Amino acid sequence: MGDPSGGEDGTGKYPDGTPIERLLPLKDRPCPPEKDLLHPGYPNFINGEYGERPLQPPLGILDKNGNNVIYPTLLEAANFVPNFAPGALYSETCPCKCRGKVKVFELAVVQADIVYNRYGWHDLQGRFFVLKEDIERHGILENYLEKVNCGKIRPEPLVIRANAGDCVEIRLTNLLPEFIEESPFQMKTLTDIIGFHIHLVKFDTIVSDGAANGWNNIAGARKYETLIGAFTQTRS
Ligand SMILES: [Cu+2]
Repeated sequence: MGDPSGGEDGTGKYPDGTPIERLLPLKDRPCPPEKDLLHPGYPNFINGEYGERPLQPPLGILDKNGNNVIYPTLLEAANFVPNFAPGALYSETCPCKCRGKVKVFELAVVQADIVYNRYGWHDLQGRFFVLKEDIERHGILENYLEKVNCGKIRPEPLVIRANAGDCVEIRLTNLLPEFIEESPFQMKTLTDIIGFHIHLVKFDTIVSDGAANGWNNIAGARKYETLIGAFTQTRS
């Protein structure tokens, strides 16, 4: 049965039954392998149910003790690239084959009362990215948040910089409350999974996109989990 919203429902057909044509690589690129049971083509190797929330990426989520949370199915693993790594399972994003030299950034998302200007405009439930080492400099998370709340620390927008050709791994830990509470500006809202979406770098869109587009995994961390994303700053 077709998807009434008109999206790809995994049947390979448009809602009116017309088969969706194969996507072919450009002429100077190698063709993908022929379809077989273990290589049914995207999205059919992705673990998920049509109409359900997408699953988080295999090998890309760590629990608070640093253990992998999601193991790949046989079908997923059969479609990994030879040099797969967490955050880069289906396309090889790090061309230098020097995994040991990957730059790792450890980030967290936290919530505190953040002030936006000198008039004191502020958001009691301000959410922002911070380097984990900046939190650790103040001991435990509560100490850090307390210093933000009382104005001793003024958080700034976080920017990741990398040189052309660098391979970057970002480990993002969700240290947020699971809800944004009701306020004069919004309803109480479940915010139980967080990620980040980036542009202008090379990455595996299925597992490191930060969003849940179509059949892709939802590249996000639940409370206390860490999401691993892999990116390459391309040479322009
Ligand atoms: Cu985008």
